[in-house]
Amino acid sequence: DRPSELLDAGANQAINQVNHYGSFVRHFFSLPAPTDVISTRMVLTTFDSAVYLATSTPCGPVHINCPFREPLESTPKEWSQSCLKGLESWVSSGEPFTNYIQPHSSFSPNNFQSDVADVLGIIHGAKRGLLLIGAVFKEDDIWAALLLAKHLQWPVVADILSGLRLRKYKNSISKLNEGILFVDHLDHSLLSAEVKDWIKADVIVQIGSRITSKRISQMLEKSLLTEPYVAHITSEALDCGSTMFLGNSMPIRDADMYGNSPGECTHGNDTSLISGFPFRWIQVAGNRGASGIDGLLSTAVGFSVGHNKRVVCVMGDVSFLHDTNGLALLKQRISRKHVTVLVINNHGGAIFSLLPIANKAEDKILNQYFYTSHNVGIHNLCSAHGVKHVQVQTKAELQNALIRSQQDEVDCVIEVESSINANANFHSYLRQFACQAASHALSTILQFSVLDSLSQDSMHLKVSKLEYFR
Ligand SMILES: Cc1ncc(C[n+]2csc(CCOP(=O)(O)OP(=O)(O)O)c2C)c(N)n1
Repeated sequence: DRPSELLDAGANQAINQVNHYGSFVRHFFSLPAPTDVISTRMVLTTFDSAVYLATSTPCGPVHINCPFREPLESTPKEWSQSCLKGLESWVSSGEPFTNYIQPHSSFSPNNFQSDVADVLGIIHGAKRGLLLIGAVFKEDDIWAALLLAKHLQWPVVADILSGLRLRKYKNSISKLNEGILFVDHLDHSLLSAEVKDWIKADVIVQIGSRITSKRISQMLEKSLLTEPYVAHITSEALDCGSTMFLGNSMPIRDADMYGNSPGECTHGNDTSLISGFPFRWIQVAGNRGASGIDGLLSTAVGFSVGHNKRVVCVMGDVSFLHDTNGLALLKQRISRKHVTVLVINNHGGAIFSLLPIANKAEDKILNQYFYTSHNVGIHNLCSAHGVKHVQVQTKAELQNALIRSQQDEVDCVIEVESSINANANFHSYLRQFACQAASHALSTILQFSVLDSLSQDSMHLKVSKLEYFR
């Protein structure tokens, strides 16, 4: 490139190359034109960071723009040696000048093994598994995917870019004996509402990159609506004019573990902001007492009257069924703001699936005496009381329902479809991953001695984000 003073000035070979590749590159940096005024260390660090960004996840091309005052000029010039200061130890080290810590490279083999063990645990626990094979380009990877498919004996959905959709058989008998159940046209089968309802995989393993079919991707999205996600998204969706009421059993625990509240307070009349704190809090209530699951809906309605704020209430299906009279209270709309009731319907008391008893008792005993599994139509109860009911199965549907319930200003029950087994598996997976991530984050931070410096009160640093890719 040419330096900026030569751009738009009719100079030869001068075009605007700044951000030439836009968002297609992982990183862009425009160096200054060569000069001995700038330290060589800056140039080395620029290259080291570009290499780091190009090779860490997600890896890809980077663009370093190098403008020259005189292109292809090689006349020797006098240079001040001062720009080379501080390079002595680097020249002999054979190492990059600036090193970046790759979080993944420091995962020990033990952690790797426990990762694999987690995945195996989930696969073994699957009752209705599904194997999706996305774009796979290396022959070895295709072989590995096929061996896994044969071993698992799960239905296999092969994307057109997987190399396995277009299969040529030796003869018609070999097709019968392939030992793998390929489901080749799932995309169009998902047009049928019955098929969509029927395909309820509890574990989906995806190999390779993104699936071409939008309908299959939506099906994946749907299976990703987990109870921890509900806690996360519901707390995020609360605005400053709302309060929250949390039911006992899993809703209050999930909100405590996965509740999240980024974003800005857009609601008017911010008394707490005026009082000098840079944030505004959101009142959250629960009936902790003896952790009863009774009377929760009625309490939430009372809470909304007392607060005169919109209440978002989250409870399990058994709790909801325990207090159907609360629907009658909801219907008598005395002077109060509207209430949004999220019922997590996993068709029973999911909390018991997280207790040791779940690994000991037979399914029949668990369902009957612990989970008290049921198939009561929550929509029928709502319609009997004339209360608006919305059922959601995907993340997008949940987000839309939360936005609508806020805008419409009417009482509404949002029923979130879930399942006890999928919830237990996901919780166990999250726990193990959180444990690893926390230990790893601490060891990464300790490498910088941030905590030591903080305790000595000599330095104030804040680590704003550590990201983990899985
Ligand atoms: C009045 C009352 N009866 C029984 C219990 C015991 N109990 C604790 S949690 C629970 C199941 C709750 O199920 P649900 O509301 O669907 O929530 P989930 O466990 O699925 O999160 C039961 C029956 C209780 N806490 N209170």
